Amino acid sequence: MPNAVIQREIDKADVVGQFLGNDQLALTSQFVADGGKRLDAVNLIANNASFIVSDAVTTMVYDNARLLEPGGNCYPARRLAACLRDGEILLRYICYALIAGDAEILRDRLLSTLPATYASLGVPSDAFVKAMERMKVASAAFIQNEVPMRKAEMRPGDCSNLAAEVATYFDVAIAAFSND
Ligand code: PEB
Repeated sequence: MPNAVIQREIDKADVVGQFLGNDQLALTSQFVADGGKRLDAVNLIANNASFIVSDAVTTMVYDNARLLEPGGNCYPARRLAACLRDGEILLRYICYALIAGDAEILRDRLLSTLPATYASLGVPSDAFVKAMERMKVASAAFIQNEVPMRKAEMRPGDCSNLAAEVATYFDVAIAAFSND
């Protein structure tokens, strides 16, 4: 199966029965040229996943301490553990989207069902959205290697495009929880 970005360009050409034109090749070539940076970006997030998730869940309960009290969705420890696990699953699908350059895998494997699962469990979507907002900022900062204390040894370079791209995947996830 071709990479999602390449597949998209193939589909555009195929629908009009044309060879890949300059526009399509330019987009593909940009994706290939940025490939090393993309791998580094995914690696930075994966290496710091537990930091990103625990920081987001900590911020979420700091904003809404009732989550930790009886009746809250981070009480008892079993629910807090489920919450940390869910945060990690989300970040994992965000990484899949980032390596592919496409949000489809995130939509298909997670967002198509998770809002309904949360609704039936009584897990508050607004709290999850807060945690996602925090992960979004943190992930963009990690991609730009801008997190003090957690700087990776790597060549400096401009990864602002990839930081902006990862933010769009979080926005897709946040939107999936915002219209119910
Ligand atoms: C989705 N999450 C939970 C459950 C499932 C998922 C299926 C029920 C079963 C269980 O407890 O494990 N599972 C999860 C997922 C996949 C999967 C994404 C994808 C493949 O297989 N509580 C909060 C926050 C939020 C949270 C808002 C950010 O306060 C999550 C974390 N998820 C949460 C909680 C539960 C849960 C389960 C608290 C337990 C709910 C309960 O048992 O009452």
